[in-house]
Amino acid sequence: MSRYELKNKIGITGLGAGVWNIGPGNDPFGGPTRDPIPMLDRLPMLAEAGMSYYEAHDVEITDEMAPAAAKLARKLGMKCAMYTPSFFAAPVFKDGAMTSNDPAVRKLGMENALKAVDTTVVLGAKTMVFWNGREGFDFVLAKNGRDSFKRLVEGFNKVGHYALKNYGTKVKFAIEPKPNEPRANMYMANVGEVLYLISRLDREVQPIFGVNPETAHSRIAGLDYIWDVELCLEAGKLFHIHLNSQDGQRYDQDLPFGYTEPLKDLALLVVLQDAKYAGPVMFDVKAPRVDDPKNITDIITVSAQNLIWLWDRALKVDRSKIGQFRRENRLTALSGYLAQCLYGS
Ligand code: 3MF
Ligand code: MG
Repeated sequence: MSRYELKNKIGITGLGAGVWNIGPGNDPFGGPTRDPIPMLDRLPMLAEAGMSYYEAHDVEITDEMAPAAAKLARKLGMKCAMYTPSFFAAPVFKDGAMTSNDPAVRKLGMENALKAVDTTVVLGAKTMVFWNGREGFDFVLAKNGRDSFKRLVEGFNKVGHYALKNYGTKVKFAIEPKPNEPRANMYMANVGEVLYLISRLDREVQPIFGVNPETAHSRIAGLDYIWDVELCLEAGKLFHIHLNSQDGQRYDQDLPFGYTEPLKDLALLVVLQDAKYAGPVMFDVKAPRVDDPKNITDIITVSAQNLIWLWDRALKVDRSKIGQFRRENRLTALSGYLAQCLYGS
């Protein structure tokens, strides 16, 4: 299959997805419904589904597997868009990594983070992501919040200085906020919090730290994803994007991009186009447990096709009309114009 490309986009035009997106279908209430596919076998499947990029956690593609993964990706004409340490799956990180109360766990988290920087370079990825995962609390006073914040600052400073010393500016970091799930309350819950954290890092490392906003994570918080993205753009910190969709404020669904709120997704793409966003546009979706093994990549192709359709429509949105509606204060009419761009012929 040919690869999906975003027309007239500056910088990265191909799309990508995580190897975890095509998992065995387990959820908190039931085990897998499909046999797990070996991680490296997922690369050709993503390529076949039209992806030019893959993404992975350190527990999926380990440091030992990295050279083989890099070789296979080259053969497939794929690249690694980002690599990320899993600070949430292993029992040892049950109460977080960087913000764990246990110094031995924090030390292990740091070792894993530095190792992941090296593996990011081996895989040829330019970005390492930190998802907040289990950095947070379920019970009040379980952690001292101010100490946790200090630990995050210290941890990211250490990782940043390590990367600068060993690799210059080859590796950048994107922190991915989420308000809750798996914890009741998560540190780095939203874009604003992440930007504040970055502003507290050492001056030298600040330029290599940015944000990876994810559609569903903003919507779970009841926040507007477009404004979250605009805020990152304003700060010069939109380093990466995780696209998907989310049906209201409930558990994290990782539904296909463009499914639940296509009009808002269209508007998002107008914003990205106007900002001349050059960075990666990646999916973080989850093959639902009801899908049969042979259709496991439907979640990827449906997301990609929706994105391409919406992207092409966004290119055709008449920006002067948006300006006119704003000047005339015809804001309902503006929403109607967007609907026409979406649904009209
Ligand atoms: C969870 C997520 C994560 C992160 C991933 C990489 C498992 O809601 O979005 O996916 O994206 O850890 O950053
Ligand atoms: Mg994500």
